[in-house]
Amino acid sequence: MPEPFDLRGRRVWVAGHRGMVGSAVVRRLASEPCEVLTVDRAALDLRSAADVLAWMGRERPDAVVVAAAKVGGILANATAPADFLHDNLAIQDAIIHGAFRTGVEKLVFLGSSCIYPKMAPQPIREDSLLTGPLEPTNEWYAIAKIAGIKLCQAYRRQHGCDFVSAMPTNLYGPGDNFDLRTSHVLPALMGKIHAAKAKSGGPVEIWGSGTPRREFLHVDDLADAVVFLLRTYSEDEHINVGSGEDGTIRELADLIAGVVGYAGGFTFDGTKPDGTPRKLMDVSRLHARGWRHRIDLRDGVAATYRWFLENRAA
Ligand code: GFB
Repeated sequence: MPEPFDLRGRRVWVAGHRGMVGSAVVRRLASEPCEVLTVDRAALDLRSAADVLAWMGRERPDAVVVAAAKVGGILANATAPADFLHDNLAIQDAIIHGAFRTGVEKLVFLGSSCIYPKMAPQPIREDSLLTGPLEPTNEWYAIAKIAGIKLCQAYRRQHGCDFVSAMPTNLYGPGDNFDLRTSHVLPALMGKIHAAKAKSGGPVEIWGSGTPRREFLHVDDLADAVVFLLRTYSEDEHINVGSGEDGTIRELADLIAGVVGYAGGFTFDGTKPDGTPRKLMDVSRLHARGWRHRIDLRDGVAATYRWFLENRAA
């Protein structure tokens, strides 16, 4: 298959390079023969369409990875709906429209597995999009991400832009958010289990029932998939990116406890939401194109715990 997009000598803007995903994409692009562009939040507010257009007009990226987004765990999503809807719509609209106006040749927009209906058949295929009601805790974020997919499709159809969308499953890894109020489950449990072990305490509280099933992908695998798609994917339909394997939140807690060396047990807080009961991606389209994840969950959690100990642990 010929490579539709050659990275040699190209200027690739990674929007959101300070985040967990963007920083992983920057690390991954370091081994490619391209030039990586980044801009700090203080220098450019990505929600400002005029400022983004002016910056892109000056810097002239050939390709863009849209890794900039307001993200958070189940509680942050449920309690700040305006931020999750407005900020994400504004950021992606500014960047995608700016890419069209400045003649960007290739753009990869990153969404999330929460775009799919709450009760989508599992594993979730790409064509489940817009076939049923969303999970209420994150519908604001999901609506923004669905609009991002549609914006890429609209520019492709109306103007022939090579803009594609990738939907990663739940991600984790170095640079994750360990703030318990806003984090996702994996860093939250890692932080709580670490703190309990350090105090020889416990039990650790797990939100909800522990029975929801989630799929996790290490962010370095996601970054590798993004570069793969940047080079080779050029379709109207978005594509799922995941490991194709899931487990319960309780199983995740046990795995993290094993990595941390914690034996103090768990309790379950039924006042906190479970969210969607299961969110396993069907990754057969990505596999058929020749990409598979490499980092096993246990190895990825162990590596992330080492990163946490070196960078975040109190
Ligand atoms: O990772 P998480 O916050 O997001 O929660 P979602 C996953 C599951 O873990 C839920 C449970 O059932 C939580 O109730 N959980 C247990 C915990 N203990 C904890 C804890 O201490 N902290 C957190 N955060 N969860 C998000 C969406 O959904 O997934 C976003 O809200 C985004 O929009 C993201 O799509 C990938 O998987 O439920």
